[in-house]
Amino acid sequence: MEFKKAIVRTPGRSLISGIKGADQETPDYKKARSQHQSYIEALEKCGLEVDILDATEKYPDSVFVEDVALCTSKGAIICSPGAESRKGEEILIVEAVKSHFPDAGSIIYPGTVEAGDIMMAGNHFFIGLSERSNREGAEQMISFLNDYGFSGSTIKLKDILHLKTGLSYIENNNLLCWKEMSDLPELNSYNKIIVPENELYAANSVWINGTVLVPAGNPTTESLIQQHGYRTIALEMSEFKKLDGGLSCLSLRLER
Ligand code: CIR
Repeated sequence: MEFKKAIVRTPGRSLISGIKGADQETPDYKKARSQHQSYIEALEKCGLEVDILDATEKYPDSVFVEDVALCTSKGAIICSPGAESRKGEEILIVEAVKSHFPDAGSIIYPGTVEAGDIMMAGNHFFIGLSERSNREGAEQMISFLNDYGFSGSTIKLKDILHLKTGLSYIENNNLLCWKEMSDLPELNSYNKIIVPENELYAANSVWINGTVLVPAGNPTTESLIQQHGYRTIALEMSEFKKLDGGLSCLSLRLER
């Protein structure tokens, strides 16, 4: 597999009103812009051509483009966000996605799916059933995936925002994950790289063409990933972390 392009969206000033836990600090907009810029540069270093969409103030969480569409090698699907304040955000991504995938399908409400809940592992897609993604949405998604020749299955989640908050498939059968997710029977066949308790945020890392983007400040995880033969790039993510957003959420990665 090789990613060729990525779609990102510049954070808007309304980012500071994004969804966050009650005890989380408000992100600093200027810092978020600079961290986002470094993220774009890292994607470019991995050989991707990056399509940068304009900021939109109406949807504070719209920088997290991963949640509103799923792009596969065969086709794309526009998602249906489960979070109240994100409903409608998917409409903003349609044009960019359809320029690469003219026949992209759409998840229809009351089905909801945010693609932060979808982990691609080769030709199989795991879909987390969370507060954001429901069974109806997952079934619609699996039906699209089947049409593209892929398989899909669900994993029931609790106490976690999205599936990929606690898991990342980094290719070569390697799964980076939280300890408590490593026992899921659905994930039996993978080689687990367990992130330490004090580095849980690093479970959301992103494989791009042999390099893994890792959130800065997670040295044990970064070194475990390197020991498995990957090059790593560490990126400051403090401002997006305040909104529970990880590295994968900031881009849609395309194989065409
Ligand atoms: C939200 O709660 O929807 C945003 N503040 C964070 C979304 C993060 N996206 C992701 O994990 N895929």
